[in-house]
Amino acid sequence: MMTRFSSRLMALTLPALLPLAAMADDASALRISDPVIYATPPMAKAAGGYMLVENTGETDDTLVNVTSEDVPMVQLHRSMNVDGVMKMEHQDAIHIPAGESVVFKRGDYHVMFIKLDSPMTEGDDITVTLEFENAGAVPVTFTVIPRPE
Ligand SMILES: [Cu+2]
Repeated sequence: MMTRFSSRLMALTLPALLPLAAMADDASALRISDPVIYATPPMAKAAGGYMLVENTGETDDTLVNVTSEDVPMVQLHRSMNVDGVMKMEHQDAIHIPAGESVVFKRGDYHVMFIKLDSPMTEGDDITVTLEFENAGAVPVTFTVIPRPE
């Protein structure tokens, strides 16, 4: 896994680290709470990640990308009800207004982990990098918890 993705990851990660260092104040304005993934059945190929993203600063920000060293593919999604059918839509950007928070939860915004090599097992930690337009790269560790009934 490391060798397969490391060169692409480096290319994505290194430029993102520079603005983070230069804008430490902005980065600290973003608070991520309760990042969790629900455990999946053995053959599952996808899982949803949920969290609360709070912008405590005075500048609007936008979540523009998500990556993980632990999962082959990660995307930003939103579930929505289209004529009575639940559908998921890929999101290029999720706006986080100053002084507000956005909830990632079932049936709404979520982080989608795709092409899983192995199931999400209770107790696993999945390392994720959220990339914000202003704050830069914000590392988050998602914990796998039992699937609610
Ligand atoms: Cu999804």
